[in-house]
Amino acid sequence: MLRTLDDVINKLKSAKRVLVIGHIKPDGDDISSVATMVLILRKIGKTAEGCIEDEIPWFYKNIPGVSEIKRVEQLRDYDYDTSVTVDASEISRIGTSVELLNGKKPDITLDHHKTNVGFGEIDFYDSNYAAAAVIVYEIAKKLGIKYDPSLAEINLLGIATDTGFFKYSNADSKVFRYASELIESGANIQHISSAVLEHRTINEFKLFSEMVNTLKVEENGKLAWAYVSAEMLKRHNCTDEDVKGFIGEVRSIYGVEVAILFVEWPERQVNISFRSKNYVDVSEIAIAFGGGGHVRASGCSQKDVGLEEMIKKVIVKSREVLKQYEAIPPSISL
Ligand SMILES: [Mn+2]
Repeated sequence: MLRTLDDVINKLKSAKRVLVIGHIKPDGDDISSVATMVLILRKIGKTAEGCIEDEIPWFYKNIPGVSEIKRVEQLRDYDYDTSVTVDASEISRIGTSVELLNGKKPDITLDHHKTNVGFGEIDFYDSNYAAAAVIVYEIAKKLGIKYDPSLAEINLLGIATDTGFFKYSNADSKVFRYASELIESGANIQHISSAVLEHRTINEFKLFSEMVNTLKVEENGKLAWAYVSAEMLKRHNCTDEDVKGFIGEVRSIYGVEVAILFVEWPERQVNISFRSKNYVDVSEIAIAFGGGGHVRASGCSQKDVGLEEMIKKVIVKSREVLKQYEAIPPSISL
C-alpha cells in the first residue's frame, strides 16, 4: 500500500534486523541503494544485510560499500525482522532473492519506476525521484545520519548513474543539491565516473562496431534500432553485461527520438532496451511486451523466442507508438 516516507522511517526505526534486497541485473542505482541502505541502518545501530541475486559487475567493486552486498546463498540463515526492497517495480524483479522472504510480502518497498505496482506492506514509490538512491538519501537525512566520505560516495553512485551523470531530463535541482551535499561530505565523483564509464575492453569495442553494422534508422530518422546476437557475444568473448552502454550511443544519433537495442542472451532469450530523447514514453512499448521502466528508459525480456521474430514484433509496435506522437507537436523540436 502506498505510504509516506515518514511511515517508512517509523517502520525502520522499530526494526532490529533488516534485510535489504535489490533487483536482478543490478545497475549503479540498485547497487548504490542496497549498499547505502545497509550502511545507514548499521550507523543507527541496526543489524543489516544487503542481497542481490546476480553477481555485481566487477567495475563497481572498488566503490566503497559494494563489497558488503551478499548473494542469496550467503543469507539463507540470516534472521531478520524487516525486509526492504529497493529500485524494484515488482516482485519478479528481485529474482531468487524472493526465497528469503518465505512467501511474505516485503515490509517496505522503495522505488522510482513509473511502472511500479506496489507489492509490499509499506510501499513508497514516486517516479519524480531521479533514482532510488535519492529516496535512500532522503531517508538518511530524516534519520539524521552523519555521512562520511565512503557513505557519500556509494550514495552518489546511484544518483550519478541513473541521471546519466547529471545529463538526463530527470537531473532536477534536487539531484544537484543532494549531489553537492554528498560531494561536500567527501564523495569523489571522478572515482565514480572513471569506474563506471571508463572500463571498456577491446572485445567490447569490437562487439560495438559489429552492433553498429546492424543499425537501421527509419521513420524519417526518428527510430533507430540495432541488435547483438548470442553468436556475436560469444565470438567476442562478451556477455550481456558488456553491451550496457550501447543503447545510449544509438540514442545519441542526431534526430533519433526512439532508440532500441535487441540483445539475445542467452540463446532464445531476447532482452530489449528502449530509450527516447524528448517526447515519446517508451515505457508504453516495454509494457506491451511484459516489461516496464521509465518514460525515457525502459526494457523488457522474453524467453523462448528468436531474435528476428522479436525484432519484427517490437518494431511494428514502436512505429505505432511513435506515430501516435506525430499528431502532437514535440515539446522540444529536433
Ligand atoms: Mn533506479
